[in-house]
Amino acid sequence: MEAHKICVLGDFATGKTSLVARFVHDGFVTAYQTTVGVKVDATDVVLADGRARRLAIWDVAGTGTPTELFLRYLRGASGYLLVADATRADTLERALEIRAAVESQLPAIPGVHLVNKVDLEESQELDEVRVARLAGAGESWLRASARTGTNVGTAFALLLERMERAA
Ligand code: G3D
Ligand code: MG
Repeated sequence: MEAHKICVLGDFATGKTSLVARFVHDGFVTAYQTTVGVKVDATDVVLADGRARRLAIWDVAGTGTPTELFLRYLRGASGYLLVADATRADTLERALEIRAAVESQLPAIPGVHLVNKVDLEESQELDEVRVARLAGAGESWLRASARTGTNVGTAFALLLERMERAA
């Protein structure tokens, strides 16, 4: 089976590990260890046309600062998810820095952008207007929640579709 590496990137505590858990196990664990180093989950998926793919999902721990070590994790990746936290606007700025670093390193790989934790309605700092102001109009950021599962499958499906198109 064809295998692909996906990296999940974003600032500390934006919900990267939770999003992977939701996608791979369809669960939400309430007591996480902070990810140390890198955690790799493998999962098999079937594409819309019936072909199977094995995914190695790299959940990269980080402060959000794209260090040299961090960039080394990207090697061999076919795509990435970039995660911001809807309750902390600064995580979007951090995500944009990370994306700039990724693009300078691996200009051709597709990515999908997520604003996670949209379930925390009372503490939103990143509505669509704010996202457009910070990231630029016309940018697409999916609004997601690892807690409720909103748009998590959609995000991975969109990424896979873009990866297949780029391959
Ligand atoms: P990280 O892997 O990006 O560092 P985690 O982030 O997945 O460890 O999540 C950080 C914290 O945010 C965790 O809470 C987790 O439960 C919470 N979280 C992640 N995604 C969501 C979401 O979509 N909605 C809500 N409400 N919370 C979320 P703790 O309390 O363990 O720090
Ligand atoms: Mg983590």
